[in-house]
Amino acid sequence: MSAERRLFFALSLPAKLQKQVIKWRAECFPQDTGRPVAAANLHITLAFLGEISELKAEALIRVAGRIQAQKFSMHLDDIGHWPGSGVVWIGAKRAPNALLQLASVLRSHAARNGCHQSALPFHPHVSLYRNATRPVAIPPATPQWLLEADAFSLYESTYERGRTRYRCLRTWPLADASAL
Ligand code: 2AM
Repeated sequence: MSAERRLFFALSLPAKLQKQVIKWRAECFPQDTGRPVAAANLHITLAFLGEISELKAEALIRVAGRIQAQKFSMHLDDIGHWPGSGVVWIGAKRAPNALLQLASVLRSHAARNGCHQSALPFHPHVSLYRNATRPVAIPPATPQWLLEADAFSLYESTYERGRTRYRCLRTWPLADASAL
């Protein structure tokens, strides 16, 4: 039996935005807020696949390559804390339709390929801290960053020497609206 890997589809943040976010995070949150997510790991999950076989991963890579989805931009203008999961996040007050559609297509392909999908509504976000289980003073606003999404990717999550690493396995471009 081949080894299983922990995979997910996500949008990455450009390196410049990653740096801006971690600088702002350091300025706006106390040090004991939780476990900060490393700059290189900042992303928006589109569909979590869990630990899956190579066969399932290949099937999902094939369907992802056939998806025709539009480029979009979104303002990261919302901040929140989910004490249950211990996540402090930034997100969008109004998620673009193109993002919701892309996530919905990926999540339904994932479900059809046997990857359990959460029953909770999809809430696109960038996790900033984990293990934030105590009350957190949420800053009044983000700097209203604009994220321009022109591709989505498949990532593998590994845990080595006490660190979580996300390795990008494949990236697919998003199309100009006029091309669809
Ligand atoms: P999070 O950042 O919102 O916690 C890789 O582990 C990514 O997949 C993380 O970004 C995480 O989202 C998401 N993830 C992990 N476990 C998940 C689960 N059981 N259901 C949905 N998403 C999950």
